Amino acid sequence: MELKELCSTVAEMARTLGRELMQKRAEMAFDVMTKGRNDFVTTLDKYSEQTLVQKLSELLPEAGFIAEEGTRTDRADRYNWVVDPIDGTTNFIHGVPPFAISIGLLDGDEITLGVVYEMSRDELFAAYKGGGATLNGKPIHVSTRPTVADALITMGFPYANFSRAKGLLQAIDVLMRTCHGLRRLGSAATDLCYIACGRFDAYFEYDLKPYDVAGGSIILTEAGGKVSDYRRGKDYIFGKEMLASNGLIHSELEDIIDPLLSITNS
Ligand code: 2AM
Ligand code: CA
Repeated sequence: MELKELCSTVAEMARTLGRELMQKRAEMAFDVMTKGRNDFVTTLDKYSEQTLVQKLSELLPEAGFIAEEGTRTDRADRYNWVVDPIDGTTNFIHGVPPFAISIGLLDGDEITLGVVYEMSRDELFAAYKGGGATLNGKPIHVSTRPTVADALITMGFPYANFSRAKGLLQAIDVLMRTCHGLRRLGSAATDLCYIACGRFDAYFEYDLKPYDVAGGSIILTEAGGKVSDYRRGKDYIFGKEMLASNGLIHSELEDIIDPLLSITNS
């Protein structure tokens, strides 16, 4: 199957499943379990992942999986689906938007396709390598805001690993005095898509998992944005930290984040 066709098939799959999850949420048809410190999972995360794993393996039988709830853990040599069945589970539980289904396809070590369906606003973001990025079928592009002073920046607070919290608080101190504003949405996949369509201008967070960022990262780069780790490198899928932007403010933000986020708590 062509990448373009695969992308639209996966996108429709995510939209159908997401609408079903919204219906079940409205009926409060789910239970909540605790995975770790401030780390929750619901029966609908598991249902969503099982549905996705089944349908995605029918689409591409040779592919392996990296999936948050561990429905399948086998890795293949070439293709691997990277699946977050609900990104923003804490929001989902509390009924606060946003929360999204996030799917990426790794070809070797490169993401070639991404789909993020943000359920609470019925927004479907999709991209494949070389094909541009879309929101509900229409092409999207990053903002042209040129400096950190013009930027609305989204970020993540740590919820379990506080090893770099001190440096992060210093970065917040600098940024809240310089930029248009700071936001914390609680869904990394949505953060990346909101930069892709020009709502936000940048995002940074540490202690991320591959499934938080795989789908959104190609949506952002195909929309003209830039992603890196904090140290100007490319290890943003497995490297547990990400700096993402419209491209124009990337190095200005790197200069602020890099020295402060390398500080660990004593
Ligand atoms: P998740 O809902 O799939 O676990 C970045 O904030 C990421 O951290 C989110 O995309 C979210 O993905 C994850 N996360 C896990 N627990 C969290 C919590 N208690 N608060 C915020 N984010 C959390
Ligand atoms: Ca999740």
